[in-house]
Amino acid sequence: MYTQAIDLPDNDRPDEPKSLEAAKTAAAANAARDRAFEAAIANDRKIEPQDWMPEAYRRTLVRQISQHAHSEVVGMLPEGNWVTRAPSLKRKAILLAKIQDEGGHGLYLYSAAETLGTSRAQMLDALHSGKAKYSSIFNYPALTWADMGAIGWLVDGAAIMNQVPLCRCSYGPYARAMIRICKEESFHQRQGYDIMLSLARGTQAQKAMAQDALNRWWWPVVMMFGPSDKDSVHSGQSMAWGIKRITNDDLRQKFIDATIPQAELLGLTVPDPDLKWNEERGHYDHGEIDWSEFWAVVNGDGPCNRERLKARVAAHENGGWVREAALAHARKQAERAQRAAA
Ligand code: BYC
Repeated sequence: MYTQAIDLPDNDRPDEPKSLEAAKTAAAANAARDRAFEAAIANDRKIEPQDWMPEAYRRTLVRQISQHAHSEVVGMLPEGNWVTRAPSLKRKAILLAKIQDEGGHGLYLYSAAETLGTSRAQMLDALHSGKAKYSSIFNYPALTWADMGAIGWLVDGAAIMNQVPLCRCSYGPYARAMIRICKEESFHQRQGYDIMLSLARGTQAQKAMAQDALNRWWWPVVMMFGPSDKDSVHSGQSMAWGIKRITNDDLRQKFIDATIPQAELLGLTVPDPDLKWNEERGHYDHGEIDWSEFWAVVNGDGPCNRERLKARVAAHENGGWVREAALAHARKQAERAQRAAA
C-alpha cells in the first residue's frame, strides 16, 4: 500500500557456493559490492534504496529514521494540549499549522524508513510496545502557554541544529526528506521565539511565565542532543558512514553558542550558574549535565513517558476504522478497474 520499500534487491550473501570455482566467483562479487559501497561513501555519493548496502548500515538507518519519525509524531502531543487554550485565534491557527507540519514530518520519515524494507506497521508496533525510542524531550509536560514558546524556540531550535547536517546524510531518501523538514522547522523556531518575545515584553506576570518555561526546558533541551561523545555508542560508526556529520557534543555546543544571545535579547536568564563565555575556546562553557535524569527519561521513567505512550496507542486504535475504510476503498477501486479492463 505504501511504497516501493518491499521491492528490495536481495541483500543477502549468495547461497553457499557448490564448488571452489563458484566460491571464488562469489567472493569476488562480494568484494566488488563492498568496494562500490565504500567508494560511494568516500566520494560523498548518495546511497539509494536499490543499491547494495551492509546490513549494519541498513539497521542503523532504520533505527535512527524510525526513532526520528516517532519523535515527530509523539512531539505533537505536548503542543496538541494547548490548541484549545491558545490566547488568540491567530496563535491557535499558527499552533495548529505547526502541529500539522510535525505530523507531515513523521510521514516523510516513515516513508524514508520504509525504503529500507521495514514496514510502517512494524515501526509502529515497535513504538507502541515500548521497544523503539523517541526523543527524551517529549516526556516533559507543557504546563503553561509560555511552554509553547519555549518548545518552538528551544526544542525546534535544537532540532534544526541537529537536522541541518542530516540534509547531507549519505542515505538519499533521508537526506532529501530532511531538506523540507528543516525549512519548516525554521518557521517553527521563529514562531516559538515570537511567543517568547511577546511574553518577555508583556506584563511582569507574563515575563515570569516565560522565565519559568525557560527554567524548566533548558536542561532537557541541552540533553536532547544525546549522550556526550565519550558515551555515544553509535556516533563513531555513523560518522564513518556519513549518516551523522557532527557529533552530539559539537552540536550541543553550537546550539548553546547560538541560543545565549537570543536569551539575552529576551532579557531572560538561562538556568546554569556555570555558563560563561570562554575567550580562549571562542565558545560558552556550561555546567554539568545530569545524565542520570537523561537516562531515566530515555529508559521510560520520565515525567510523562507512560502518558505519551498511552495517548499514542489510543490514537492508533481509534484510527483503526480510517485505515480499514481506506483499504476497503482501495480494494473497490482495484476491482472496478479490473472489471473495466475485462
Ligand atoms: N532521546 O549513540 P547515541 C523534533 C539514544 S523531533 C532518546 O549518541 P545516535 C520535534 C540513542 O537512540 C527531533 N534517546 O545514538 C518534533 C541510542 O539508543 P539505541 C528528533 C536518545 O543515534 C515535534 C543511545 O541513546 N530528532 O525536533 O548516534 C515538535 C545512545 O546514543 C536520545 C532526531 O531524532 C534522546 N534525546 O545519536 C518539535 C534526529 N539521544 O538507539 C520538535 C535524528 C540518544 O541504541 N537522530 N538517544 O537504543 C539523531 O540525530 C541521533 O539518533 C541522536 C542520537 C543524536 C538522537
